Amino acid sequence: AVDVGMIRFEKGRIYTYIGEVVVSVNPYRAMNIYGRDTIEQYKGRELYERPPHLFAIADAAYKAMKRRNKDTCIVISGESGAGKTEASKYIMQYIAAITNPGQRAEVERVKNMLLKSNCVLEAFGNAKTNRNDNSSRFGKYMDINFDFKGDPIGGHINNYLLEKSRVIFQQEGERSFHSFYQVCVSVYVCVTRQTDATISWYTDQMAVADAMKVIGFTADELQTVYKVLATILHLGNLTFGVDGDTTLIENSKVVAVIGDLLATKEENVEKALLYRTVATGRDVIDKQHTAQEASYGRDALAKAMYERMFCWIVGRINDVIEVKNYDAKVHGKNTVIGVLDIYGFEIFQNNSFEQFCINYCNEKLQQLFIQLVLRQEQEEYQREGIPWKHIDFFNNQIIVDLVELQHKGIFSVLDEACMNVGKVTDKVFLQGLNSKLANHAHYTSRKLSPTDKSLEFDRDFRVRHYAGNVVYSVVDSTHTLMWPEGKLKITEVTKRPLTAATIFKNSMIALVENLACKEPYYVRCIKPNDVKSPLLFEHERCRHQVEYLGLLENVRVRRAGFANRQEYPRFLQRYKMISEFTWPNHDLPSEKEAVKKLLQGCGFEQDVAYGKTKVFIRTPRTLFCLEEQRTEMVGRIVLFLQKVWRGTI
Ligand code: AD9
Ligand code: MG
Repeated sequence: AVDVGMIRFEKGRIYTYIGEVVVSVNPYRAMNIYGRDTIEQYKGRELYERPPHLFAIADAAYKAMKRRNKDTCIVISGESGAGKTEASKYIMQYIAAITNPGQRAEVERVKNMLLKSNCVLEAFGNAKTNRNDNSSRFGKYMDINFDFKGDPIGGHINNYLLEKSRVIFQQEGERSFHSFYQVCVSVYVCVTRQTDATISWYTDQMAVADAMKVIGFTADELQTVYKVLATILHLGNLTFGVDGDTTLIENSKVVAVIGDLLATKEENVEKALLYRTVATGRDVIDKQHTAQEASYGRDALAKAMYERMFCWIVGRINDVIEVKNYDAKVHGKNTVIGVLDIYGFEIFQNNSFEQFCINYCNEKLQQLFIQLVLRQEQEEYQREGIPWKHIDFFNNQIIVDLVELQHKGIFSVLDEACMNVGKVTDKVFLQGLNSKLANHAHYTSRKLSPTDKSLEFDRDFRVRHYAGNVVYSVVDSTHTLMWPEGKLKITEVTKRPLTAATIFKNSMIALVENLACKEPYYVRCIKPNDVKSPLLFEHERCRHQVEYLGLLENVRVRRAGFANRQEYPRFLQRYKMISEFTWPNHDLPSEKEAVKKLLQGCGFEQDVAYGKTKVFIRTPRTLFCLEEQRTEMVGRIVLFLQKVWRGTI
């Protein structure tokens, strides 16, 4: 499979199918395959009629939605830099291009908003990393809603776990979110009237501001966004010191600037940064931070402000794109295509809570993939009584359980630790994991494997993920995670807010439930090398990705199986006109018998199998032949009817 991939990559054929899964290899160069002419080639075609392409899968999802009234989703996965976000944008562009033939103004407005939202979200949610110059630092699921005509009438965006730590810290060679550079350069350009050196950030900023205005952000709201960005930048300049017993801010001029930006008094800013409010019994008192605590607080504030602003921006976009006043009686069923562009599996030098969440998310999606594509396929053959050789694949449910199981899972242990912050330290948290998970095949730590020097005592644990081993550090796990949602009154401190871990877990469970009730289409993105080269296909690297994306099992299941299956009545309905035995009616005892007779008559007997309720077709060619014959017959019938109508027969 990997060799074939290499040959295709070298020829510039970046897309390949496994069944209905599109495998895409990042070409790292501009490809002339997304233009109007290509769109026309794929529009309304069946999957196998044209060379593999993203557009074909987009079209298949669209057709299923439009013809069969199904909600569908397109799940795009792969590691950082593999091309997920680019793929999701091409898919949206394709859908925009093939819809609204009647050029209805309202539909055009919606399409424009949906496309413009990408630019805004990328400015605030993407950053340069060592793996990708435009890396999405959040997960994104977007629903596009369609009316009965198949035209987009709205949408909704869900965002998942923004990597907010980037606001205060970036690895060597990486950057913070694009938005900060854009706003800084804009100020610089305004002040100096110099545009040359920094032109790209400046034009980006103009484009983002323009997109925000189109979406409906007011001038005031834009100002607020800039002020928040500026506040965060200034917070980063604050330093703390001590004078005797007193903690103080060393650069008070910065405090004045922040006060100005937030339209509050300097002393409020100071108090917020230097004190925390604690409830003791009935009293509420202010307790002074140490300099160390104050700088933690400053960072937490910066991160929280950025995250909340990001969520607010997503919310504002949703306000505008969400379907309003949809009346099913008038418009018919409102169907949906969901597009998921979510972070791929990550293994860094130093992995913490965020990587843990990201990798858990990938376990969940892999589990869904297994259930939908692999297991369902096998189970269907069994149910239908089609002879089937069982194919083994690794079922990662055990790892999903390791993370999310009530009382026993890693998240549960973490939640418990967070309930007792102060008393429970990171070290105690790790001990908790060790005692609960000592016998778990996918969990270990230095205490459980004393000879393993790659694990540090009291700091690390290792999870054997389906995609590989990852060592996580527990340092800071127990205090950076509790961020109360919503407004919390200080006197109600005993009411515990949900922890970040629980919020994330719940959002993942909801996501998977939502995907599971839709008809899924998969795009699996592969990153050919680590140096962004259009020429290099690193064999071993690709082999690893093919393996952990479950593609080998996928190929095996497909090879052993059937490309297409249809229930007898549906099949008969579609193809009955191509056989004298079934057109216009058949006199056979059942629809199954009729389908048999039809296929025998056409000479396709060798390529099909008959299940209890469905006919299974092994190769796509047979399906094309059937389609071709159908199209021809439909043409003839129409001609015939026209003649009858005109009275010439
Ligand atoms: V991350 O998990 O958000 O860090 P992605 O989203 O998988 O990652 P992205 O789509 O951003 O990767 O692609 C990375 C870069 O590869 C892009 O900025 C392009 O320069 C390049 N790329 C990806 N897909 C294509 C393509 N179809 N044609 C040309 C591409 N270049
Ligand atoms: Mg991305």
